[in-house]
Amino acid sequence: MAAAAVGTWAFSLPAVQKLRSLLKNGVGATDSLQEVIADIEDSEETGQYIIGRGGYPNKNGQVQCDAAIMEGFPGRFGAVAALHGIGTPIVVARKVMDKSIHSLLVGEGALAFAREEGFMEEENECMLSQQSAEAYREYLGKKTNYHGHDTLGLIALDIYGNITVGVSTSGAPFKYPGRVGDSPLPGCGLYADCQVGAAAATGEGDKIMCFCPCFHVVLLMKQGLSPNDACESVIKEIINRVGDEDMFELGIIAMNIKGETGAASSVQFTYCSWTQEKDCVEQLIRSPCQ
Ligand code: SD4
Repeated sequence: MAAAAVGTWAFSLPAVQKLRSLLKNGVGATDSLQEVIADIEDSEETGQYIIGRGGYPNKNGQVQCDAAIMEGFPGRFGAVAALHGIGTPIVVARKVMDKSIHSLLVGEGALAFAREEGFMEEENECMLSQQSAEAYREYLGKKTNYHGHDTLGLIALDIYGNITVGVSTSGAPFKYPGRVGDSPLPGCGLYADCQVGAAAATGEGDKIMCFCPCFHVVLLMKQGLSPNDACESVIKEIINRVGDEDMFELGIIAMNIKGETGAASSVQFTYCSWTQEKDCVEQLIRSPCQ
């Protein structure tokens, strides 16, 4: 089988490049995704990545992250939300999928589970980067809302035909403590079906979660739509329902089980894609759907 990978935003380029080499070397979709996302979450590099360690804090200054992973096989899902003190939330989400009888753990419960699994809780200072600490100081000074993008959503198809989707985010910058976005919610921030394909979303999670867009995209791909057409159709339907004026930021990436990738968005959206057939990692731009 030909492998493939796709990721949200221009900043997913190095992640998709790394997925390319892992998948080509026969590493499974889930292990590849976990490795790539965890590397980025844990990186101390300031700048483009604001997931995991270095994420934007909530309004009290604490970094709280959401992360999830879903395999195409029914019931293979694990997620954590509003998790603090752990630099690699995606690895805890994977443990929830593999080791817990539950699917989604939040806040203190997620942290207790992580500790039981051998993770070391870190001080909040270790979770902030220079950049996120600076952004928080600015927020405290002005109390303005920050707009920006941080969610890394990735879909990987391995050479054995397994598809997995993973997402990691620090959510809405300076959010209310305990706020959970779309990212760790199945059907909303991500969805996968081994017979059809997978999708991941990014944007305003408080609105996105009301529309289950990722489940909808996979359903449309099941009915025969291409990944591009399925994403476009879902965005257009939401625009029709809420109206142009009230439309919010929503970008969706998708991949079908043949390894074809696509995306659509309500705003200008860059995503990164690699297919083994073409073997070139591309940055592609989608104009806003109307
Ligand atoms: C959230 N959907 O928590 C995420 C934020 C996001 O790029 O996608 N940012 O609402």
